[in-house]
Amino acid sequence: MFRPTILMLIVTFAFSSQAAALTQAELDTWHALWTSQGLEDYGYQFQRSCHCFGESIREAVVRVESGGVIYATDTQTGLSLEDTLFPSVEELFSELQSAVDRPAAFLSAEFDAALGYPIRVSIDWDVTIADEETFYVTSSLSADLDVPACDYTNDIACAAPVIDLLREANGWFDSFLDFNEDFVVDAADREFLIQEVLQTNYGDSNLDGVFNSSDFVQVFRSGEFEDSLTANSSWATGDWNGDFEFSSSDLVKAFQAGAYQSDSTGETRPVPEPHLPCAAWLSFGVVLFTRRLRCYV
Ligand SMILES: [Ca+2]
Ligand SMILES: [Ca+2]
Ligand SMILES: [Ca+2]
Ligand SMILES: [Ca+2]
Repeated sequence: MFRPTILMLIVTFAFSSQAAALTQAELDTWHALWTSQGLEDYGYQFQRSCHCFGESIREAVVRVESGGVIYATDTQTGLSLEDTLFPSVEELFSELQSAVDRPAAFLSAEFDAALGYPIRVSIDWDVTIADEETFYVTSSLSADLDVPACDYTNDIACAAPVIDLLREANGWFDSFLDFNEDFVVDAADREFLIQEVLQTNYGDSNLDGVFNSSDFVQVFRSGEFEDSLTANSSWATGDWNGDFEFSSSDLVKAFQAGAYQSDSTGETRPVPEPHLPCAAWLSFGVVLFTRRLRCYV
């Protein structure tokens, strides 16, 4: 997305199949404007579109320091992306230089008028070759833009957006989200993420690695248990089975997983049998919730 407050000069070069017309002088002018900024440390938003898949087409905030990419953060999930897949601005200029030199069959480029970096690039290297076209969109470049990626090996709590995103998975393929590596993204990936990657279980809404009364306090405080609003719940507010609601079905899901631990012993607490009415599950949750609340008053 482009910031409307920035006046951008748009220079678009559309070519015949014979040659790219972006002259060396024009490219040098934009490159000189960029270089004059003296920016070695900066962040910017980047998205590639191509006939490819996986991390390379994820929208990312790319952080560059001392001229090199140090990390790329997925804007949708906050997870870390393979930084070698994402270019610095200098590398974008290098690719433009290659397109001018070759020349590419088609080259379209727009530049930020204030800073000189490429904001939209489209390259068709050879019209006789299919599916090698590339398209980049960048925005929001600034020295201060810095979005460190979620490192769930140190803090599993930052993975909550991914757990919720995977509720929507219905078989589409995205290698970035295919946690169990079976070439489809579906509910099995959500379960694999929760139990195998994050090493926790259903019910652990605060993602501290255990399912205990603290999670009940959190989810019942959300006030979403079987409320009248549609599809308004998340992992953090009690949607453990992934249907976007917090209901008795979530309590069943969590206790069937068998991971509930009592606070006093750390051992699994006896729980109602799965076939019991929903009211029994709710009562169990409310008892835990009210017991824990007494600790706060
Ligand atoms: Ca999968
Ligand atoms: Ca927990
Ligand atoms: Ca609801
Ligand atoms: Ca639910």
